[in-house]
Amino acid sequence: MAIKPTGYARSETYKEILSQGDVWQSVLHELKRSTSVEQILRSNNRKTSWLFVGCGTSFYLADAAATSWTLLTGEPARAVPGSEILLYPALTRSNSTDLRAIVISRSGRTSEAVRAAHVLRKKMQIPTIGITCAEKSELEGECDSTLVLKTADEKSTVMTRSFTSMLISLQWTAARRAGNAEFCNSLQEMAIQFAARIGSLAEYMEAFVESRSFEDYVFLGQGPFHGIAREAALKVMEMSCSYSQSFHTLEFRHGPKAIVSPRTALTFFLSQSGLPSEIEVLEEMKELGGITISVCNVANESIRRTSDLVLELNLPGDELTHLASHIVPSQLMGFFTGVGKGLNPDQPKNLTRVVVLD
Ligand code: F1P
Repeated sequence: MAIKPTGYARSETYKEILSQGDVWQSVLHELKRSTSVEQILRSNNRKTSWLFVGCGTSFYLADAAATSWTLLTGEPARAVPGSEILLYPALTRSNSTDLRAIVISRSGRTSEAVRAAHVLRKKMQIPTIGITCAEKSELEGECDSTLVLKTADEKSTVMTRSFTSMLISLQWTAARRAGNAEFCNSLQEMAIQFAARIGSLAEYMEAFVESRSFEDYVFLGQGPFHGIAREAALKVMEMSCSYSQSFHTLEFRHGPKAIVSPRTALTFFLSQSGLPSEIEVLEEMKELGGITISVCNVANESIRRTSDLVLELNLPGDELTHLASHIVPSQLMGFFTGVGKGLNPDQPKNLTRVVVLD
């Protein structure tokens, strides 16, 4: 059943998107008391390498978490979908003396994630930690220890605050492992300030989506922002049934730019680390006639000149603390585009909240 363009405020998905700043603060409080985090932090030597595993949104979360983990701890980390552990287990092996796995699943019931945890722990003897928003889940039964974020759970089929909250939790844990208390405090401050900004972000995105329609949606990000770009593309697909893709920003020049037209919405997740190079791509796509959306922490003159919409987050701390907040504009874009098409983002087409296999 479609949502009337005026009635969306009652939507569970919409309310959960807007709840994120506040929920992040409660999650950060929960983490301080978590014994599972202490388990993750226990280490026998620094040569640990990490495997982050998930499915769907939880796989893109694994991507953003793995890059954050390496940037914060210096330890090698990579993301793998649950299905690869099951179908290509040999790809999981590494010559690290201490390989550990973190399996991510909002529901804790996704068959591929639960079976992957079983294979990692029982068949490969790899210490396996679960992170989920559901209590007493099947995943918990397959892991050495499990971090359960109850406050981040949601009614919505598509993952929004569960994605950002679990990502922030893994960043917080990585910073603790690296003894980086300043990063942990900046996450708290970021959550407080973002809670005050999310309302205006929603207004800007709603007005932008109402005033335009697109054939193609492209999301671009480098480093940890690439995982965010992948999740952004999925959010617009899930909530608005639109054609949506993601790329590393500079990779977009190597062929994909062939699709650029005035009917293409290009969202740039602009990092501080790669800004000059990323702005060159932004300028080039604007010249090709694309409609450009820039999500950044602080905008400069060239970003303003070459963007049709600038979403400036103005958050304190290091760019990595802003990572989770960068996905919210795309959650809103997916939501308002779906509502604009007469769809109901609370009941996304063809989707179930959990993929359970026989
Ligand atoms: C993973 C997931 C979601 C997707 C849909 C189906 O769930 O793929 O990402 O949006 O809801 O399930 P989970 O393993 O994180 O519960």
